[in-house]
Amino acid sequence: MPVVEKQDRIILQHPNGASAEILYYGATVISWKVPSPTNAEPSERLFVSSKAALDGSKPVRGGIPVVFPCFGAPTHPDHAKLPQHGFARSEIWKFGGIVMDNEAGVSVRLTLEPTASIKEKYERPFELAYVVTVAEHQLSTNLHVKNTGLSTTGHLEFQALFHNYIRAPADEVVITPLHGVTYYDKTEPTEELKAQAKTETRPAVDVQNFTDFVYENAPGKYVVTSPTGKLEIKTKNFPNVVVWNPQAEAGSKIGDMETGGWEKYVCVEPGYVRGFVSLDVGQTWTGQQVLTVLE
Ligand code: TA6
Repeated sequence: MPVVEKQDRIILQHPNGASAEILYYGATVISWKVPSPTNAEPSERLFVSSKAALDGSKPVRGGIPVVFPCFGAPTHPDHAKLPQHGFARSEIWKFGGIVMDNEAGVSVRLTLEPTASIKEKYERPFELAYVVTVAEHQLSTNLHVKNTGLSTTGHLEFQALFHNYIRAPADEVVITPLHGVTYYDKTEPTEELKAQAKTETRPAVDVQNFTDFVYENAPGKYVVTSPTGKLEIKTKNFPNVVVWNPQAEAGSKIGDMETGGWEKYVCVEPGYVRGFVSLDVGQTWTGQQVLTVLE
């Protein structure tokens, strides 16, 4: 039974013991357990706050929230009525069937189309399909965005991001390779300073201080290394990556963040978040990430 459908979630089980749990709410992956090449016992690779709401009352604090059609506070006129990070992570997605179910992997599709709730705040025509695959040492997530408008409705303009909460000791984890990459620092106190382009000078990025950096023209392939493991993230069509950890002062102000939760994760978030993808009628865009456990 590698795919188990429950009332609020789907559970994917790989023959080698790897597994993933996906809430229909937000299509949020809330668990990914996977053996490593050096340890056959599957271990949890994502962080979910013990204070996270898993009942659909608010976006999940942890796992892999899907951010669409806007990242952060909306800046596009089409998104003016939307909450931070858009609506995809707080809508109920539908089960769209099993894509693959064999020794190579277990894969399911979830879909989201304009519901009455969405239409109240977002008028553009779209179809989303989200394909999640568990393989022996990998988890992949693919977001397919289609402009289903008629010739008169024009381009669909959006941002998209996978808000990965990677489980790791925040005081020891590092992300490579970002040396020399341009970034914008959202922790700066003024909008003017936030808008200033900086260049990453560190060979390995740590999050020992409050970090909220948006990297531009990012390499698309990252390694997240800590004493508890090494994870590779390979992406397609995501020119940006966000690295975020609030640390204690900001983290303690987040209502659904467990005490000390900020010590247990780093967010490494592949996205298209500077500017907008622009899709003509009938076109489809796909953003992909493949997370591979190296250790
Ligand atoms: O991706 C980093 C970020 O944009 C941070 O600025 C912080 O707001 C984080 O997302 C969490 O946002 P949320 O809306 O989930 O509380």
